[in-house]
Amino acid sequence: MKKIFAIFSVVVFVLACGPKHSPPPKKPANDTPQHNQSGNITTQALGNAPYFSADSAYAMIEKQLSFGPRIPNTKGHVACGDFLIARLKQFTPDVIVQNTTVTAYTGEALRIRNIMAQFDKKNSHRIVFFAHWDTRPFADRDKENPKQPVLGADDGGSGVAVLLEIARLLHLNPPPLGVDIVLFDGEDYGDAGGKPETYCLGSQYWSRNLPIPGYYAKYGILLDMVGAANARFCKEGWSLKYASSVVEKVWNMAHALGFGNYFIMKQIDPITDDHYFVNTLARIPTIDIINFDPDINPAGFGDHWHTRKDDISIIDKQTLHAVGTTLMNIIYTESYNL
Ligand code: AHN
Ligand code: ZN
Repeated sequence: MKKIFAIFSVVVFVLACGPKHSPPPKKPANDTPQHNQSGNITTQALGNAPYFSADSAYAMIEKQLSFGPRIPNTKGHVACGDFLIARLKQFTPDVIVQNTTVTAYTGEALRIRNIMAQFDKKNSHRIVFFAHWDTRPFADRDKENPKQPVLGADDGGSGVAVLLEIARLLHLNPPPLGVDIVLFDGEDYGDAGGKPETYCLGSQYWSRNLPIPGYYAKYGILLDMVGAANARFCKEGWSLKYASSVVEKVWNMAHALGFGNYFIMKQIDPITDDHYFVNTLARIPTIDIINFDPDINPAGFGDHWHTRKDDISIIDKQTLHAVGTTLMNIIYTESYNL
């Protein structure tokens, strides 16, 4: 009996203490093979990237739409800006708001805010992501309601939403390089028949007045209209002129992950978007991921572009997934290469 009790005690002791001394080995994050859209196995040696939630990004588009159109000098615009600042502050203490007034081509004075969130701000090895958070004041490509505002689920909302989801993931799983997220204001108040510089007023101001003296990043990536079903991202002219190696890196990454149906291996003419001013004024090599394919749609952009159709119904989580997953793998392979 004594013997049995002794054995029993030892077993209890071992069971009680064992796990504390020898915890089960933790599985490395890249241990599980991942299946991509084409069914190929990709190991996370590709990037070790935390999982991008398209559901979370989608919810962030819905949240932006809940403020109504985000047109400078309106209540909805101010409320959405306040929300974006508060949301980014959940993930980093280093949020810089650049407040200014710019003059639109209409002569109106627009009160705008560029919002910049820094992750690991002391790190000298950095990359930066951009999107615009304002929406166009008129749906001038809409045949029925050209004077009504654009709702901007895709045009504005989608890029911001992808970056807010990336911000959440950077907070949960800090990479060993610095990342900045800049949300430009005043992008879409431009003159459709006029000069391209009438657009991108926030990015022009930011690029001429960097909120951090001497700010530099190795490269930048702009997201513009990255949420529509069957989006097609081609290699855009200014991106190739100023940052061709970044274009190749991103498109190759997308293909390796099985997103070749979105990232098309085709060159298109330059589009003067926020990245043009970041390249030429701030001199940060920056590409544009923008839904534009002249061979599919003569206008280039999707049918919903600058119409009342740019609402939540044109958003597809698969597109958000493709863009978000590609960018997460860019960030975390960049880390891997340090
Ligand atoms: C021009 O139409 C000159 N540039 C496209 C910029 C833009 C508007 N991106 C979204 N909306
Ligand atoms: Zn637009």
